[in-house]
Amino acid sequence: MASEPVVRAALGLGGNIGDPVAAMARALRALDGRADTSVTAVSRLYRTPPWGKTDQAWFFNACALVETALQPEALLDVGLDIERSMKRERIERWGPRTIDIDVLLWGEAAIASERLTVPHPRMTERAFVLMPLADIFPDGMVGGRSVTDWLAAVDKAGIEVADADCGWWQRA
Ligand code: PH2
Ligand code: MG
Ligand code: MG
Repeated sequence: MASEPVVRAALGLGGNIGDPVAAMARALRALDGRADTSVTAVSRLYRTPPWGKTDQAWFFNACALVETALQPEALLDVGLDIERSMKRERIERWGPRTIDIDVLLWGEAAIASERLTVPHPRMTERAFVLMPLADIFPDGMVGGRSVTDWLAAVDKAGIEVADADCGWWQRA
């Protein structure tokens, strides 16, 4: 780790089966417990109507900033490992899940590999990503516009703050 440069990355977390808040909190604590990654900011916790596939339960969503020595695909793999350790089952695209951890941004990198696209290709359309991200990274730039600007352009209907204390993940 010593020689790896540390990069700020943004993650999106969500879930809508079981106890998603506990799962998201555990995921953040697992990330923060790694020698190569620390969690530097966590958004408020939100309740959000399902996007894409609408006949499913509402989600909880949040975003986090991390400082990480992991390369983007390694960070993706760490997230997938955490998802698997919580027994996430991938049933259908955009369908119900216990926990989802998405790499939204990795520094200012633009990446299009087989496994990973960064910035996350749909983040600028999704209020359930932009609203929590604006809590912690309002000036973050995505495709030439700030998170605040993108947020102003999307439909925020139905989204509620479920926990306004950004320390929710240290307790849940
Ligand atoms: N995730 C999806 C699809 N739809 N809707 C909400 N509200 N929150 C999510 O996290 C979400 C979604 C696929 O990753
Ligand atoms: Mg997702
Ligand atoms: Mg995902």
